[in-house]
Amino acid sequence: MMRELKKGFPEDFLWGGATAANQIEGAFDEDGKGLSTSDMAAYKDPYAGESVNNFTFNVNSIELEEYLNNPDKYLFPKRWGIDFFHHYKEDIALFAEMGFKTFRLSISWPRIFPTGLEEEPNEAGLAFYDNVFDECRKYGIEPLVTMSHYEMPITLTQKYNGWVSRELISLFEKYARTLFNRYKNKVKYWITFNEMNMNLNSLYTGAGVLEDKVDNVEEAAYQASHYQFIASALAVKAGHEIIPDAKIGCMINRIESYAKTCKPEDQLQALKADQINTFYPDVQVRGEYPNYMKRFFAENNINIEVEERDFEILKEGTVDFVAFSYYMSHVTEDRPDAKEIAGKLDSPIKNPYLELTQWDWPIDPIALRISLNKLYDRYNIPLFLVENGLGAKDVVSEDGKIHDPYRIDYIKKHIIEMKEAIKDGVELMGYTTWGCIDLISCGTSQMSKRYGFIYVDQDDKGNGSLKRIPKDSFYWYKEVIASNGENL
Ligand code: BGP
Repeated sequence: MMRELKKGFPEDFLWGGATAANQIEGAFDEDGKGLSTSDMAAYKDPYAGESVNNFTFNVNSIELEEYLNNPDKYLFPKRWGIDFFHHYKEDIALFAEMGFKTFRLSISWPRIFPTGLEEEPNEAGLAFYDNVFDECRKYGIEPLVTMSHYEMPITLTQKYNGWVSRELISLFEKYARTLFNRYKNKVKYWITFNEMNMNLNSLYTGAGVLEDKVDNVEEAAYQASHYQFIASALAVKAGHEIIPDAKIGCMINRIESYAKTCKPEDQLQALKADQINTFYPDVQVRGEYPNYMKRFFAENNINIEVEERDFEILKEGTVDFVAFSYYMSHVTEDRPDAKEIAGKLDSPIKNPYLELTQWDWPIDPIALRISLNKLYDRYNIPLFLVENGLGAKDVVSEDGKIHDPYRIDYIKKHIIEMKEAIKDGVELMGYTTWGCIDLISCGTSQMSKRYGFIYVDQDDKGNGSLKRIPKDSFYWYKEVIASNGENL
């Protein structure tokens, strides 16, 4: 019998929105929270000039010392976020008004273990998330929790240089067990680390590693990733023991790579770029390193420290679903520094067929359908699109409203391709748009790069009333959810 064709979104599809603690919470030193790596992200406005793709979210050891010694000299927008810490009831009520079935948020590790080293967790920090989850449950919103979204206690950077140290595995496992035990009746959907593959782009952001303190940044990135793989697998094992019906996923930043031409060498390069992207879920879904990576390590003289037991742990802690963010596609080609392309995700080649966002990110909904098909064919386990959206400079019009047809257009086109992928047979659990409420941008620490359905009155310097105003897209998305993706 042929399988019945799917016509659209399944009835239990998890529509919602996504955030991260360090980009929304604020209250960076309240209720016993320790300083986090993300609290050191200073506002630099990299997009003011021409160099729009110049990510500045790295911090080196000189900057870290400067920031720690002279905090008053700099603006650190991630320390204030949008003050979700004090506005969560109002914000969750707005998500409920849109009809959210799920809300993706992350827990701030240093809110639970201020330095990461304590034996006992910080009760006030745990209680905060209890309140947040209770508030979600009140409206029937299922929390989707990322355990480490681009942050960790800064003490672990100072003491161990972050994830290049094996010590972090047991500290993370303690943190993970604490969360599972505490929230076992409130949270069913978990993600261990956010966008693990971005370690290759910014080791500080993804793994708390000061790059100037390691001899070989590329090797350090794979070492840190290895320890995170083990920590993630141990967390998956613990989660399944403590919460039998838990669903725990891995997460990558999916970038669909096109070859610049049909020249076979360009096609081969696109395959390599794709392998670097799928390397992370390959390990976390299958529980073993793929052969192409073994060759890549050998040929590029990358030697990472591993222990025999690690490989058993990887097998024992495979994930239940593959979560990913999707913002753009890239174009790649064969060139002398091809190794660089394989190891990194940057792509300087412009795709003439695509329009760009105000931050020069190519807009490519069809690549989302391609990615969904490729990932599902590769893993055959459910997928979850946990980030996607348009960063734009919204303005409040004279009528006091925010008219954002460009955002509606962007999300609509991506939903259409998701639906096509579902018809292709892809199993997609849900869709959480990035920054469902305006928040501090990860890459730029800007407030003015807005993704939300809800406008937050605050500028890049932290001035503003923090008033929340639903945008036009708010009412549109509400109708999308109410019609289960039929009325676009
Ligand atoms: C992802 C991150 C998010 C996020 C988003 C948009 O990589 O997981 O934290 O912010 O990208 O990026 P940006 O804020 O730089 O526009």
